[in-house]
Amino acid sequence: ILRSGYIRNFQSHQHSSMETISICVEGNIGAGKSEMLNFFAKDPTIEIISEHVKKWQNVNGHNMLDLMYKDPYRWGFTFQSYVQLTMLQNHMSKSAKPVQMMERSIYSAKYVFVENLYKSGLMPSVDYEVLTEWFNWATNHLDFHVDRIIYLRCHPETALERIKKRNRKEELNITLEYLQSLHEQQEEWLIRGCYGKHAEVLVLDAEQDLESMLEVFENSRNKILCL
Ligand code: DGT
Repeated sequence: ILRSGYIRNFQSHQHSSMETISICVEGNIGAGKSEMLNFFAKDPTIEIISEHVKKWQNVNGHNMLDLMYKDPYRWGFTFQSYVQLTMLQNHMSKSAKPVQMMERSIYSAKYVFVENLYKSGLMPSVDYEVLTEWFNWATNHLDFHVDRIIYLRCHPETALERIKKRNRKEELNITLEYLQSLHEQQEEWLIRGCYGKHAEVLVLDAEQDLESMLEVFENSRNKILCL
């Protein structure tokens, strides 16, 4: 039922896991991605993949996320190579359900975070080049596809307010400027298409409060799920 009416636009992604519709939820830090995944987690036909932050907070006892915020120049490469690995593991995981919805993707790791670290002088060019080669190789040779990207679009100011409210300890020093640069990278990627098109993008206005957002998810359910 979920697949009826679904038209695959991206014929280039001829992969063996074609049966599952793969959706990635994107947006700035604090945009509300987790809330969206929680909402769709109630649907038994959807597999949710959203444990990435927990993994980064404990790599066999090392809090990579914390190290990256404390000293991005020293730990940026280590962190991003781990992010790339965990995202690939998520993309490659096979689901028995018709829809798989995951938080972020290997694409945002590269086009938003790695590009931002490099552009802001926080990543040496040799680190950037090695990550880029890994990324290019993985996205060209590994067997995964993304059908749809949901972009939860909000102002950096809104994202900052939400980050402050949730008070995750690694994020205490996040600045508006940082969120503005990430926002700019997201716009380059998902609105202006500067990094090419990997999947159909659906933009949702994520400025609204949680209750209104839940209504948006309900009302846009078919569009979100590629029905
Ligand atoms: P939500 O539900 O929209 O509030 O999403 P968050 O903020 O729980 O999840 P996410 O993935 O936007 O961010 C989790 C933390 O990890 C946050 O401090 C930003 C950071 N982060 C996520 N991906 C990357 C990345 O590729 N590189 C860097 N440097 N940081 C990242």
